[in-house]
Amino acid sequence: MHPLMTLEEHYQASPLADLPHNAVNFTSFPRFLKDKLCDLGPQRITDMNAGSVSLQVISHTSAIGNASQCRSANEILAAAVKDNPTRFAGFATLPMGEPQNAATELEYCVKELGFVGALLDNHLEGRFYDDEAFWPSFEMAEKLGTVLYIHPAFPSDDREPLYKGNYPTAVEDSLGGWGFGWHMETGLHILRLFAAGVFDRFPKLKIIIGHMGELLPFQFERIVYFEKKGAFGEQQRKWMDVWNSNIWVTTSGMFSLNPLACLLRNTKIERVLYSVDYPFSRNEEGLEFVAELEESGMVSQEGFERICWRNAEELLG
Ligand code: GRE
Ligand code: ZN
Repeated sequence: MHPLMTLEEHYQASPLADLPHNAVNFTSFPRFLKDKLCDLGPQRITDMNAGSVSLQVISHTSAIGNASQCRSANEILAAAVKDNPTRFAGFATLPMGEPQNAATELEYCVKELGFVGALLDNHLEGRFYDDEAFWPSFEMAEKLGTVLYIHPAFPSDDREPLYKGNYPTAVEDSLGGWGFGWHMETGLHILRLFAAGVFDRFPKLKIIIGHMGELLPFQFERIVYFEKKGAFGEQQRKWMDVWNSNIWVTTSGMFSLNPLACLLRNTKIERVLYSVDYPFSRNEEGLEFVAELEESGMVSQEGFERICWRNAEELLG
């Protein structure tokens, strides 16, 4: 079977599982999910083998909090990577509420722990990272040549009304979460970074987003049309230039050819990377999708290999 590399694969640092500000309410997860999240050993590797995943880049399931808590989580992950260096790699979690410490933690994790980048929650209590206060991490990532993966997060308190309506609370949760809001807000975030000139200031910044591009590829027609009319302010670099040189996209949590077709019609294949979103999605489901992709003839054999692992290897070294 083909070797696969995956980049949006999560763990939970067990000693930190009960922190109140652990943004995802971990305690509400079903037992099997908690067990899989906390496992950084045999169970994870068994599940990887079942989905032909040779290497997982592992990240904390959600932002944690202050610098010392992030450091503990990063050390726990680093120990697991050290135990299984051929199967695991690490993305750091950063204390984004302490912007200078976040940059320092990124540097520490890349230089001392051998991590291949960091994964950030989509916002910090409703603040997106177009706010210049957060830019030290962008500056550091660019300096190190490493990647930042921006991952969806549940809406902040002030945005909850957007998802409340004439339906049960559970529907509000999913509308704001995996049912739509997560993806909408992450796509919005990338456009906000663009409009704020982040990619003019940090022209070599490397950002990864998941879920086949967080709705953006479907909207390029309008984005480019209205960009010409000044919709995003005065940027030196154009949107499609930024998309083609600063952004990489994973297939995380989406296992169908239709969104991939839209993505590939708008995006160079060198920028598209397979991922699962373990343990929230199953590696076996991913493997079925990979087989369907190969069967479909939608991409060349070289393109197929690029999506499966080669692009990840090139991007993350
Ligand atoms: C995910 O990454 O897909 C995810 C989380 C937290 C809760 C649910 C979920 O990170 O699907
Ligand atoms: Zn995820």
